Parts: sequence; C-alpha cells; structure tokens
Amino acid sequence: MTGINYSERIPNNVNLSDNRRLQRALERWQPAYLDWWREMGPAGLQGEDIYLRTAISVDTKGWAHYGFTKMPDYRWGIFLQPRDGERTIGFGEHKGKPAWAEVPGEHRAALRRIIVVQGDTEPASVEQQRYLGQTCPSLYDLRSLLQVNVEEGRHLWAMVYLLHAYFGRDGREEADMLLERRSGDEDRPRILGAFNEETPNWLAFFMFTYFTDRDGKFQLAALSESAFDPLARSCRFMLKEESYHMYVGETGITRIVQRTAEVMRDHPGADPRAMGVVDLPTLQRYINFHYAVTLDLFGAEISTNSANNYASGLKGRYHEDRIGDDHVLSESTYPVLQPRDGRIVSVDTPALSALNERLRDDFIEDVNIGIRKWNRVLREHGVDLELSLPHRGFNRQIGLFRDVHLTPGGAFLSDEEWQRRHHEWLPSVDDQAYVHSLMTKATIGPGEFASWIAPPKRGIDKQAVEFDYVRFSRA
Ligand code: BYC
Repeated sequence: MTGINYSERIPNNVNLSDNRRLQRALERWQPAYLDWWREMGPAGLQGEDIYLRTAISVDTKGWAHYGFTKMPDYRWGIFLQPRDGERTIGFGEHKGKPAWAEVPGEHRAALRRIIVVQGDTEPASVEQQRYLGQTCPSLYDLRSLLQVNVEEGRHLWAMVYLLHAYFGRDGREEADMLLERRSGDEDRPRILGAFNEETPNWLAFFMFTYFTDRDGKFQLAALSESAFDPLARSCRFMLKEESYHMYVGETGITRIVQRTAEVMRDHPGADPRAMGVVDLPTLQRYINFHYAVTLDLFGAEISTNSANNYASGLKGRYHEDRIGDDHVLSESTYPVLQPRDGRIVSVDTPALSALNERLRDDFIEDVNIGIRKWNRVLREHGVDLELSLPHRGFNRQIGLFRDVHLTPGGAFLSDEEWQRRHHEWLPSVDDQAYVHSLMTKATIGPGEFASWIAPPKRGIDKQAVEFDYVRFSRA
C-alpha cells in the first residue's frame, strides 16, 4: 500500500514524518498490527460505533477526546510526554548525568528485554479479554472493556515505536514477534505468567484490571524514571491511560460488592447465590487468585537483573525523586520476608538486589486501598463480613515462596494438605461454573444492568449512565 501519510494516519508527537526510514518500517508493521487486532481483538464488535476516548495529543485538551468510533478506525498513535527541560538521571551509577537520547551499546540487550517484556503484556491482555463483550453486564461496561482494549493496543504501539526507532533490525524482529506470540498458547506463549491465564468472565476482568493493571502502574512508574529518555517519556504518558484501567477494576468490584451487600441486607439468611449475585466467599477466592498471580509479576524477591537494571540507570523505583536516600543503594539494605525452616523471617538484604520486592511492597500498599473501600461498602449495608488480601507467600509460582505452601493466613501446609485444601482458597470448578452461569448473555438494553452488579454512580464524559455508549449497526 502506498501514499498513506503516517504522520497523519498515526497521530504522533515524535516528528515521524521527518524520519522516512522509521516511517516506512512502521508502515510495514501497521497492517500486521491491524490483522492481529481483527484476529485477536474484541470478537464480533469491530463494526460497531463505540463512544471512545482517543488521545489525539498529549496536552490536557487533546489526550481525552471523546466520540463514536469503530475500533479498527481508532487512531493508535505514538505519544511521548514532552521534554521537561534537560532531564538528568536520578539514580544509579550515572546519577546526575544527562538522560540518554540514544541507547548506550552496553545496555542495549537489557533495555530491549525490558521493552519487549512490557510490550508483550499489552496485546496479551487484549487476547485474554477477546470474548468478554458477548457477556457484558451493560453498555456502559462494554464501552469500558473496549476502551481498555484499544488503549492496550496503543501501549503496544508505544513499545513498538521504541523498538523500531532505537533497536534497528533486532528491534523490528522483536516487534514482529509481539504480534506472533499468543496468550495461553502452548508453543508461543506470552512472556509473563499472568498473561497466559484466562480472563473467562467479567469478575475475572474486574480483578485483572484492579490487580494486574496495577502491576502496570508500578512497572511503568519505575520505567518512567529510566535514564533512557524516550522510554521514560513513553511510560509517563502511558500512566495516564493506565489509571482509567484501574478505575474500571476498582469501581467494577465495588459495584459487585455493593449489589451483593444490598441482597444480603434485604434478604438476611438467604443464600446469595440463590439470589443471582456473587457470594462473598467466591469474591474472596477470586481476590486470592488474582493477587497472587499479580505478585508474581514483580519477579524474584532477590534479583541480580533488578540490581543491574537499577545500577545502570535502566529502571528506577516508584517515585524515585520522593525517596530521601543516596539513590545509589550500594551500602543500604532492605528487609525481605522469606520462608525458613517452617517459619517466615525478615532478612535484611542488599537493597540493590531487593528492588523487585520493594516495588511489590509499594503495590501491596496501593492494593489495600481497594480492600478497605469494599469493606466500607459491606459495613454500610450492615454486612458483618470482610474481604482481605492473602499472605504474600500464598500460591506463589515465582520467587522465594515458590516451593512452600501457605494458607491465606500464612500458615505452612504440607504438599498433601495443600492438595486437599487449596479449593477452599482458590476459585473452584464450581465457583467458575456459578460465575459463568450469571454471565451467559450480553445485557445491552438502554440503562439495563445485569443482576449481579450495581449501576455506576456516574457515566463517562458527563454522559448519563443510561447513554447508549455502544451503537449496534444491526440493531
Ligand atoms: N512470569 O530476576 P527475575 C502491564 C522471569 S504489567 C514468567 O526476578 P527480573 C499491563 C524473568 O523475566 C507490567 N517469567 O527477573 C498490565 C527472568 O527471565 P530472564 C509489565 C518471569 O528481571 C495489564 C527470570 O524469570 N511490565 O503493563 O528482576 C494489562 C528471572 O527473574 C516472571 C514489566 O514487567 C513471571 N511472573 O524481574 C496490560 C516491566 N517473573 O530475563 C499491561 C518490564 C520473572 O532471566 N519487566 N520472570 O529470561 C521487568 O522489569 C522484569 O522483566 C520483571 C522480572 C519485573 C517482569
């Protein structure tokens, strides 16, 4: 295909039209991206008009522009946060030197790896959520799902731009491979564990956007400190979009908890499942599962990769500039919880090696805010039960807790006890079947909501909750 002006076709603030080679390389990648989107993006909804927010520029006016769009026409663009004077490196061995506009040869492989891992998560999540539109609880929620999906697509563009612009031929090959791996595929899986799990229903979707998108928040925040300035500026802009994804998760779970609490208040003693809502033990098991899978995404507690990435300036800490230490960390220690002889002990560990754990701690603090909110909803409805986070060592596949079994309360279990009891704490086949039975069809009537979720407090972009956020061409 010739004649497409990608500087217009791909909205960007990176002067794409000044760099013909890069423009041509992205020109070759774009049709493959659209093929992938049609094959793996939201099923059966490509021809509908969706009330989407599109980023058409990075300033406050342009980054949240609303209108009806068919998803394949969404203007996936390349946006970097504008330069804020001359940035200097905030941590590690190069602290105080100017940030890099190009990739230093010695850090090329490590940086490419980080960008590929980040990029791989974005299409993976779209693949995981592909069929959810068919069982949406309302038009409002359907729009939220599709908004999240197109933005994950844009985040893939953000990483692909970096690969094409700064990593030459191997960057282009990696960009192609980002469209070839598939979530859950035995032969070509996505790179990180959580992105090969299924998102089979809307409860899992809200859990995913609450917990797993929040890993995105913390990883992007750490990368937005990077000495490699184009990566830092890409991630800063991505963080704006990521916050909406977490909002979808947090409010989605809040609305489910609210609906359940209303039913428990109005029908004391009745079985919530008989009343068509998600019972609290099932909600708790979903929390347990998604929390543990997401904790794994932070990597091993003690990691030389993370130490090297920090020392060389590739990946910082959450809010690096708000931390009052030397930002080099060669002398300091950080407490890391670890299992030892049937007990859990705190071990002071060289801080550089413990950076994954530190980021995980920041995440845990943030996640607790939602738990407190959901418990407040329960209390307000007079429900005398609480949701909670399981122990950080519960059901882990990565890191120091991988080889032990703990209850959500943190008690050690033998292999045999774990086999016998883990269904008490993780979604069982019966739970999945029940949740599935609630979500067998799409609820798309104007202002209609499925039985298991309360309507949101407000609509999107000052529209009413009942607004037709999705207009079906066959309606
Ligand atoms: N599954 O020393 P370690 C998002 C690998 S989410 C499978 O601990 P490191 C989003 C690891 O890759 C944010 N493998 O590693 C959310 C390493 O392999 P190599 C995504 C795992 O590097 C929702 C080996 O084990 N962004 O944006 O310290 C929707 C040794 O481990 C896992 C990033 O993650 C796992 N869970 O830490 C859409 C940022 N954990 O390299 C989007 C970029 C570890 O030896 N990534 N391994 O072959 C990183 O910074 C790091 O790669 C990690 C791992 C934090 C993931």
